[in-house]
Amino acid sequence: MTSFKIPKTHPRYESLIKREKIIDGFKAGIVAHAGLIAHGRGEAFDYILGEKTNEFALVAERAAVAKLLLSENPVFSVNGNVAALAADEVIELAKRLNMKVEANLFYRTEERIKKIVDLFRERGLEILGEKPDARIRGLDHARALCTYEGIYSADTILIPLEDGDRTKALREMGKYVITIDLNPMSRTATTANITIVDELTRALKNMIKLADMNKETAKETLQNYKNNKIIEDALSFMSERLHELGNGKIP
Ligand code: PTJ
Repeated sequence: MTSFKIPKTHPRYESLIKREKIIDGFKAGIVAHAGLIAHGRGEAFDYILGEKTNEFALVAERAAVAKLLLSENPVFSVNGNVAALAADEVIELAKRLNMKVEANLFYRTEERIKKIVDLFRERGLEILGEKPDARIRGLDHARALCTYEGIYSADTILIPLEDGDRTKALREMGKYVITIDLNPMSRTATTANITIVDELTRALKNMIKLADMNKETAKETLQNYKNNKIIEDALSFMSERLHELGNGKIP
């Protein structure tokens, strides 16, 4: 962990700890250069969201757990930022929901894949991704590389924290995609089946608490879920919050 000491009394303690995890992950060769930028982008959106789980996020988190519980071969796709920020929460949720975990990187290097696989192995979980033997159709970059056992044959894939064209490509292959993304306007957020507009670690902790849902409740939860409404609610919340702050309601 970092040598920089953050006092627990600091008003933005949680956020600063996450920032340090990303920096440490970068120094350890797990986070890509661009991962630092991606994290800053997320922080800015989280600031607007009030750095808390809002109702629209909780509704999506419940639907996500429901779908994962009802899936045959659910897979958790992890990148460098996800590994650095929340490896323990990924492991816990994957165990609770019987998910495989696969490393899939945009800025893929074999060295970084190995470090991510090793990080999970040291914590007791074997993950996929080191030896890809399949490709996601329609993608020209390294994110296309995947394993047949994992992402390629998955029915549902949880993809936190990415923007780009993979979600669209996976949906065209008939997959159900769930994302966790602080930016409700990202390509991934707008093309996923379920969009959780929340910070990664907070979302995973909430999902772990919801994981003892039974299958009947899961079916009902999914029947009533409308993802467009969730994205609209997230955007309305953000614009109303900015409007209120602009009208002198700065706390
Ligand atoms: O490890 P690699 O090589 O696969 O690369 C990973 C990154 C994240 C660098 C790569 O996927 C990337 O460039 O992502 P983007 O396009 O910056 O998208 C990241 C999205 O995640 C943005 O919409 C951010 O707002 C959002 N985000 C950042 N941090 C968090 C987050 N969402 C939830 N929780 C976070 N902690």
